[in-house]
Amino acid sequence: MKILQISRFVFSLILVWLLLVACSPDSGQVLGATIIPTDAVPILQSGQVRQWAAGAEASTEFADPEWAAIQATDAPNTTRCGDYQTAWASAGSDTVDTLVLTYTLSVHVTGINIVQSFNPNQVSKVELLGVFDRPTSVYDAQPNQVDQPCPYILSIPVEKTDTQFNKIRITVDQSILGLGWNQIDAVELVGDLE
Ligand SMILES: [Ca+2]
Repeated sequence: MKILQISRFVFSLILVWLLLVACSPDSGQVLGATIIPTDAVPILQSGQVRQWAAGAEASTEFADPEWAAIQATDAPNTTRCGDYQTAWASAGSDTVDTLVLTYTLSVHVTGINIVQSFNPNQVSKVELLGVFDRPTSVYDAQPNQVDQPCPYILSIPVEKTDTQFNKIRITVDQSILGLGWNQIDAVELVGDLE
């Protein structure tokens, strides 16, 4: 009987410890729900969320970590126009390539801002990726050369989506204008929580 009581006491201690760990701010989890670091994603009083990409993958990368897909995450950090390693570049300079970006919060999308730091604008397609990466196209255009300003921000207004998204895919078609790499420094997803 005493052993049973001790076992129960130890079990209770473990349970309390698990609860404390689960609720600590550094754990990233609260009983299965992800804690969002509120300082990372500013939410305006209107409920609008503006966020820079938290993760990125590309069909090809010129190098890694320089010019890798990950260089398109976070806020813009390529202050001048040119061939800088702080932006994503594909392996080839005259190819069609894709860049997929993920965001901390899922939102009803109202806009996308693509900051291009070299040879804009060769973005030919932008899609929201839903469940099982099912795409919804929000931009489809022929590449068009933009000399100024550079860095250039391609702002794509989106009619507020019914469902929430936290993933987008950008296609660059560098085979048409003959400009060379179209480098992407950062991509902002704008949307509403509700
Ligand atoms: Ca960057």
